Amino acid sequence: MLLRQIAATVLVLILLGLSALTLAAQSPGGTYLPAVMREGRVQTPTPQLTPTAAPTNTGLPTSTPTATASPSPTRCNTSVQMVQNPSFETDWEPWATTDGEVFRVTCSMDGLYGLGFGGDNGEFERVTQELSASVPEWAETGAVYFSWLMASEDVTTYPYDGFSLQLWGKSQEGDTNVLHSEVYNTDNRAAWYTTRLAIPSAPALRGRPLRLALVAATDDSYPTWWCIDNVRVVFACGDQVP
Ligand SMILES: [Ca+2]
Ligand SMILES: [Ca+2]
Repeated sequence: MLLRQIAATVLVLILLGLSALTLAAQSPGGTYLPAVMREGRVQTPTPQLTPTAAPTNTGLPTSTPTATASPSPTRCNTSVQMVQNPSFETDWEPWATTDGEVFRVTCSMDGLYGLGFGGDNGEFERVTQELSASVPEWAETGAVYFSWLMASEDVTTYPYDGFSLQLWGKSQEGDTNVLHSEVYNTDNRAAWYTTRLAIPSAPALRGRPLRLALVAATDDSYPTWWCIDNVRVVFACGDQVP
């Protein structure tokens, strides 16, 4: 009898366990889904994300080739000196005296000759050169040079006498002064010096013709004399900076 009761109890327990497992596998709505199908439904949203990311990559190659191609063909790296007969060694041409009397003298920074300005009281002298070529279209920087030697009987404290180099941009509306550099009786004497002046905004002068003027003026007492040589106007681009 005891064995039968034990066997019946075990049978009841097995039946109760099976019914509990069946209830646990059912969804709340009552429909039962196998584990494999549930896994399949979970995985379906992830593939939809990959196509949306792909079009953003296609835009990148179109921008990178244009950035690498543009700098190499337009590279500019040269310079030009625009003044003819800059050291006054081949007579006067194409310089011209437009005021006063200026002498080509054996006083020079380079070669044998330079131009002598002043030397007397009450003088006004001017020598000019129309530069034969216009400012090149590739000009990015520019500078003017000239060498000078000065002797003076005037004071060293006040600028009574002066020499000036002037660069003019020519146009139909009228010439405009690009720069001027002056040497007064107050500056250093009895030795050669070379002045360099950077041309402001050289690209704005592209295509324009230029005129160079060397001008000296002395007052009524204690004269000053200047020897001028090696006058240059240089334009450059790229790594070349005059
Ligand atoms: Ca010379
Ligand atoms: Ca003077």
